[in-house]
Parts: sequence; structure tokens; C-alpha cells
Amino acid sequence: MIEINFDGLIGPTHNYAGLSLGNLASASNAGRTSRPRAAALQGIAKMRLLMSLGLRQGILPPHHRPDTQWLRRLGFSGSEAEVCAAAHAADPALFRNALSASAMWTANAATISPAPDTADGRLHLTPANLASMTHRSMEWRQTAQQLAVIFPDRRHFAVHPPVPARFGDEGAANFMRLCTQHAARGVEIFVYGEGAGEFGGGAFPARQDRRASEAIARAHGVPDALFVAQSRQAIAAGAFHNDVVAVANENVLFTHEQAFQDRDWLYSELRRRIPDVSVVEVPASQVSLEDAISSYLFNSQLVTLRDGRMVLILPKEAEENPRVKTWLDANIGGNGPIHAAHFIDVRESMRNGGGPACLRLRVAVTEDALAAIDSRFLLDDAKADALARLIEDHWPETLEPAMLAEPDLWQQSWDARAALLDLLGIGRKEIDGQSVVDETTVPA
Ligand code: SUG
Repeated sequence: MIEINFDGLIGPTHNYAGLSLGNLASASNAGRTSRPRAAALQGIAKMRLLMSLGLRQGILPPHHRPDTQWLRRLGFSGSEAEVCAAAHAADPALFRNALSASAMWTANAATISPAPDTADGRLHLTPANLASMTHRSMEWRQTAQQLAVIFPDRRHFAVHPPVPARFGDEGAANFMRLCTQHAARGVEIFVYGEGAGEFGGGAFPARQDRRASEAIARAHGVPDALFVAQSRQAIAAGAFHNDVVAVANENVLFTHEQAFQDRDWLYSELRRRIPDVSVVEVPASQVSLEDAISSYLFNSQLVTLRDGRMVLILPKEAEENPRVKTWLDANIGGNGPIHAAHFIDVRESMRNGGGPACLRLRVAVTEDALAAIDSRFLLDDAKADALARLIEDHWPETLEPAMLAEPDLWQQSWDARAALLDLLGIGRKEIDGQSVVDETTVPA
């Protein structure tokens, strides 16, 4: 089995609009000037690092933004620019949602059950409805279109429709898989915020509904699923997704002590199902939830290299927090299962609460299934170079909040995306005046 990380290519409208309630970074950076070009290049640099470690890398292109199809469904009409101008004039706050580049956080794009875990031996994918946040609730349409193009072969892949929006689903950000190694049947762990809607009267919403997780496990045909409640404390402290406080890879669970509501039960279940499971727990006495959330220690990529060693890809913020660094120095590279730590700069994304792990969607496949993936969405060094040049040419250098209202920016965003899809050889078709990935075009 080969694990591919599909990173979201950070789109030209990356900005700080403070749209995510419960996401402290998004709230505290609201109104700040963003740097879309630097953001996208930081993302490319992360992908290059993973490739230099010998790992396979994929990309998910940014969505059409402003999302005029969504605005049309809200009753705005006319040309693309007229739709945007009317929406901005009528309701600037609503319009800002249509501009968000949030599809970059592809951990939220879908939930993936690799073939060894499922009853029919296929890889199953369900796009997340992202219903809890207005600016993200429109993503699933374009995500579903992309996934259908990337994973076309029904012998290997099953792409499902999203769960009904009544049940909030945030995709792989609340999903972990533990197994002896990627090729073995895994235990799929679905982490939810207890109940639906508001979390026990707390200030922040729980974004993952247990029923959504159960629906996905059913649809994917996963016999070995565990449904685990995220801790109230973690959500209240700003862990709006489980991947802010825990990450798993093969037989290793790397987690904060306060990530789960009932950790003793979870650990004992895991030990029963996967005898060689290794739980690397960071105690709250050494790293508080607040430190974990501000440094994004756990929003790291835990990956297995070709020689079998496991390494962590962390944001620079984790290196800069003295308590987190002390813990890492004492626990990485010794006798534990994690051999090394790499720190990377994804600060532009981090300021919106998106660390290294948010930016990627993991897809574990066999060689056969890998050959069935549309290679236009797979990255190599030459393509990374070409993408970097395109970003230099087309992505705005800075975005101040007032610029979000400018027709020139909207046009620049559409043009940049069109140039990107052309570079990747991905055809487009118009639906309601909006260009979407066209599954009828064949790979170049
Ligand atoms: O959904 N931020 C994203 C961050 C997603 C992080 N993903 C994972 N943890 N897997 C979110 O809250 C901020 C957008 C804004 O404020 O403009 C935002 O959507």
C-alpha cells in the first residue's frame, strides 16, 4: 500500500475574514492583510518536502471563487461579475463567504476508507458536507466533482454523495485509522462532538455529528469502526476538529491527554483490537490544551518513510513554543516510535487555523489502484516548479479586506484558476456561468 497525501493548492483569494466560530486563529486574525502568493508557495514547499522524503503527493485544485453558483442559488443573477456585485451590495458579510479559499484544507474534503477496511475491498470516499460553517458548506459540490474525476474507476473506488446537511460532517479531520501497517485491515476511528448542533451549551459549535460518522461507516461498509466522543474541554479550548489534538498513523496514536471524552475506554478498545498499538500521549501537565492548540503540535503529518521509520511534519509554531519543544526534544528520536521531526512554515494557513495536517487528505492505495488515479492530480518536481511559476504570475501578493469587494480581484481569481487548470491539462465546462472541472476530458 502507498499513502498519497492530496494537498489543497491554496487559492488566490486566501484571506482573513474571521469566518470560523470556535477556530481561535481565524477569529484572532480577522481583518488582517493576507498574502495569497506566499500562502500558496508555502503549501508547495510543504509538498516538496514530503516528496523529498520519498512520499507520494497529490493536489486538489482550488475551487471557483467567488462561488457564483452558490450566489445564484441565493437569488443573485446576471453575469459572473454582476452576480458578485449584487451580492456584495446586498449583503457584504454573505458575499465574503463566497470568496473564502477554505477548500485548501483538504483534510475536510472527504472521509476515506482504504480498501483493506471495507467489505467490498474498494476504497470508499464521501465528500464532507461541512454544514456547520456557511463559508465551507458550499465546498462539497466542487469537491465531489473533483473526486469523481480523480477516482474514476469503479472497480477500485466508490465515491458517495455527502451525508444530508442536517448532520454536520467535517471529513477526515475527525477520522483516524489505526492498523499494524497500511495494508492491514484498520480500525477506523470516527471522532464526533457529542450530539448535534451546539455542544452542551458551550460557546463553540461541535462540528462533527455522530450520526454523520455512523452514516459514513455504514455507506463505506466498514465493519471495524469506533465512534469516539471528542472531549468537551478540547472543543471549549478551541479544538474545532479532532486533528488539532490527535493524529494517527499505522499502529501509532499521537494524542493529547485531553483529546477524548473517555480516553481509558478508547485506549483499551484499541489495545484489544490492535495488539501492537502504541499510544504516544502528551500529558496536560507538560503541554496544556492551550499550548497544543496555539502551536498545532498535533496538527502534524505523521508519516511512514520507505525504510519503515515514522516522522512528524510539524508547523514552525510547534518549534517556537518552549513547552512543546521541550516535550519534542525529550520524546522524538529516542526509543519511541517517532524517529524525527521536521518543522515547516505554513504560517499563512496557520493564521486561519490550518496546519500541515489540515492541508492534506490521506489516500492509501495499492499499486493497482494508484495506476487508476488520474495522474493529472499527482505531483512531481517538474510540476511543482511549474505550479510555483504560475502562482508567482497569477496569485495576488497581498489581500487587504477592502480588496475583497473589487471586481478586479474576482476576475483575477477566476483567471488564475483557469490558468492553473490549463497547466494541469484539466478541462473545464460551464455550469451556471461557473467553470467546473470537466470529467469528460481525458488525461493528456
Ligand atoms: O474550517 N479555517 C478552517 C480551518 C480548517 C482546519 N482544518 C482541520 N483542522 N482539519 C476551518 O475553520 C478560516 C476561514 C476564515 O476565517 O476566513 C477557516 O475556515
